[in-house]
Amino acid sequence: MKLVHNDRHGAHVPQKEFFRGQLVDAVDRPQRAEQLWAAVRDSGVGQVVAARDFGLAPLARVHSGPYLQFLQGAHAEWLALGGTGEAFPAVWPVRSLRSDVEPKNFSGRMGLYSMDNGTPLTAGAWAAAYWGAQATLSGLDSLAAGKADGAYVLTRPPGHHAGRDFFGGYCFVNHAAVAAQAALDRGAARVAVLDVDYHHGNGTQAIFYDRSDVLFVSLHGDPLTEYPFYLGHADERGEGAGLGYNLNLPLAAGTGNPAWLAALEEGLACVRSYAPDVLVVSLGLDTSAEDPICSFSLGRPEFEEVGRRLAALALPTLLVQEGGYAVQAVGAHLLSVLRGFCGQGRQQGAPK
Ligand code: Q9C
Ligand code: ZN
Repeated sequence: MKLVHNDRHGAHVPQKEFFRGQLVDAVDRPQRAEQLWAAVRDSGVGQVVAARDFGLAPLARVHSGPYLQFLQGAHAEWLALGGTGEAFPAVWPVRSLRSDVEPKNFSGRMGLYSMDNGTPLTAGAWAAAYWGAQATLSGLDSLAAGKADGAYVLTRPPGHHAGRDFFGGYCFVNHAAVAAQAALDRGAARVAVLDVDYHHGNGTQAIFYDRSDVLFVSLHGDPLTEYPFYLGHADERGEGAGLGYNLNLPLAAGTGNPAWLAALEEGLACVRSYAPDVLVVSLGLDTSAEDPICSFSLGRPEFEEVGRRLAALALPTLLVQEGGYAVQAVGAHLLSVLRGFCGQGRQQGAPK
C-alpha cells in the first residue's frame, strides 16, 4: 500500500481548548501525528508517496467559498484586532437566529463558521488543513483504479466534523469529503465513506445527505451521550435522492468489542451491497482502550481485524486519519490496521 504524510501538520499547534468551562490542554497535539508517522514510515507496511498540490478547487467542491475565504484570513484578522495566540468562537446562530447574513464583526463570523469552542483556530490551522487535503488527494491519486489497492493518508488536524461551512471537533477541512468528491470528479460513479472514528462524522454525513452517489456509513458512540451530540442517530437515513444512502450505527458508550465488530460487519455489508468504485475510510483510532477522551476498548486483535475486513472488500481504498488521542498507543494501533489490511497481521484467527 501507499503511505502519504501531511508534512505541514506541525503548523497547527493548539494550546488549549474549553472543557467544562475551563481551558484545558488541547487534545489534538502534533505529537499524535509524529507517533503515527514514526510507527508506519519505516515499518515495511507500505511505500511513501510525496504529497502534491492540487490547489483550492477540490476543497471548494465540498466547502462554501465564503467559509474557505474566512478560514484563510481568520487568524490574521484576529491578530489585527489585538488578539494573541489562538482564537475561539463565543456566540453561535442557533435556532431562530439567522445564518444567511455574514456579520462584518470577527466574533460574529467565528460563530457563523464554527460548531464548538473546543477547536482553537491557530495561526497555522489553515496551512495544516489545506495540506492535509492535498495529502489526501495525493493518496487518492496513487490508487490503482478499479481493483483492490490501498493508500493511507496521515492528515492532522482531522476532518470529519467539518461541514460545508463550519469548523469544529478539531476539524477545519473535511479531507474524507474532499476525497470522495474528487473520486467522483475523476470518473467514479459511486463512492462509499465508512467512518469508524469514535465520534459521528457529522460533517461528512451532512455534505452528502441528499445524494445517492456517496454512501455514508458510520459506527460511533451514541450522540445521546457522546460528541457531537446533535447528529448521528439511527433514524438519519438520508433525504431526497439520498434517502437510503446514509447509515448510522450508534453504540452506547462503553460498548465492548464483540458488539463493535458486529456493527462493523453490518456497515461493511451495506458498503458491499452498494458496490462502490472507491472506498474512503475515516480512520479514527480513538476507539482504542487507551484513548483519553473516548470509551470503546479496541486493541491490537480488533484493529488487525478492521484491516483484514477492509481488505476483503477488494476495493480501491483510501484510509484517511481522523481522531486517536492516546499518543503512546496510536502508532501501534495504526500499524495493526495496516498490517491487517496487507495480510501481515500477527494475531492468529479472528478476535472474539
Ligand atoms: N468543548 C475527532 O475525533 N471534544 N474529534 C469536545 C468541546 C470534541 C473529536 C470539546 C472531540 C472531537 C476527529
Ligand atoms: Zn473522534
